[in-house]
Amino acid sequence: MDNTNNNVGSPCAKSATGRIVKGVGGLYTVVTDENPDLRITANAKGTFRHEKITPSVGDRVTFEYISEDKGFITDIMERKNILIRPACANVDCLVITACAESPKADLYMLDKLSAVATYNGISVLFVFNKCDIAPADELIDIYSRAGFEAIALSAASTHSDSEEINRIKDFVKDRISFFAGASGVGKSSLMNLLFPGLSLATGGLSRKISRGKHTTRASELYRVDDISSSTYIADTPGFSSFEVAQLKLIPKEHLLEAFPEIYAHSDGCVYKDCTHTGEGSDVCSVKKAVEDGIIPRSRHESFVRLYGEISAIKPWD
Ligand SMILES: Nc1nc2c(ncn2[C@@H]2O[C@H](COP(=O)(O)OP(=O)(O)OP(=O)(O)O)[C@@H](O)[C@H]2O)c(=O)[nH]1
Ligand SMILES: [Mg+2]
Ligand SMILES: [Zn+2]
Repeated sequence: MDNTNNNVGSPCAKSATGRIVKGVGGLYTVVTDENPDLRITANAKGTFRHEKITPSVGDRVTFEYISEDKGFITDIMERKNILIRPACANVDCLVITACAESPKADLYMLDKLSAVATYNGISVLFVFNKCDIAPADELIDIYSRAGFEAIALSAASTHSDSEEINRIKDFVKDRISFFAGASGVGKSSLMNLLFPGLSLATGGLSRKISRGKHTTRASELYRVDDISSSTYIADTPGFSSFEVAQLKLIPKEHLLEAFPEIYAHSDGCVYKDCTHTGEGSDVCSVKKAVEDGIIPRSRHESFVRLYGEISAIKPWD
């Protein structure tokens, strides 16, 4: 008989608070508030599943001790935001990592990810890695024109005190940042360069398909005292596809807000109900800005595609 949880809810069980820094197969690692060096492993209360709530890395939680280093999560505190993929909660900043080549950046994926982040009030930093293999000038041009901070470097050859690395450190300082991007782009390599104490495992690319090998298997949040005691960064497993469920986070009527540079050009259209998707440049000021080279063409293409995808989602999906 499993009697490990017998004292849950009993008056003598000690209750405490902390933050989930890792979660694998329903077992969570929680850093306690009273002692940031104390990590306990905890299961989640069964009722979360009934309520369809999944604890996530980044969550602030209340738990009860079962033993000195084991506990039971009883409550998840109100979240500032939650993303499904990568699964993370209370995110201040998403560091979207990609490469011009090996693997080649999927712009639609980058635009989807940044749209979901922007809509959820998360700051976005684009880092284009592996510039030793192929220059990222075009990517830098697109994303800085779109209004994002964008940095190009090569984790393989830059040093840990370079201007690029210091710019990333400034961006993540005092915030909770998640590194996200396709498998093999170099998220773990970059984090090792930023904070050598981390020593994260890195892997190669599968030669046959030129994709990453999914070296990082679970998201993990690290406190990096090197910058400040309130700086947290998380490594996440690279993705090779992006779940549609994520899109439900942006209602169609709010998609425009998720693309700030398109939004900025949307008030000069002739028709009030202009969707800025199929209208011509004679009546749509967004389309005009695309043709004038102000809004990057690929960004508008992603907007149109995303608008179509969101429109196709049925409310009961
Ligand atoms: N040429 C080159 N290779 C790099 C660079 N940065 C990382 N790599 C290599 O790319 C491979 C993948 O790097 P990782 O850091 O494991 O990539 P990741 O994004 O963490 O991948 P997942 O954990 O699978 O999501 C490794 O072999 C790294 O050594 C770079 O700037 N240039
Ligand atoms: Mg990794
Ligand atoms: Zn328009």
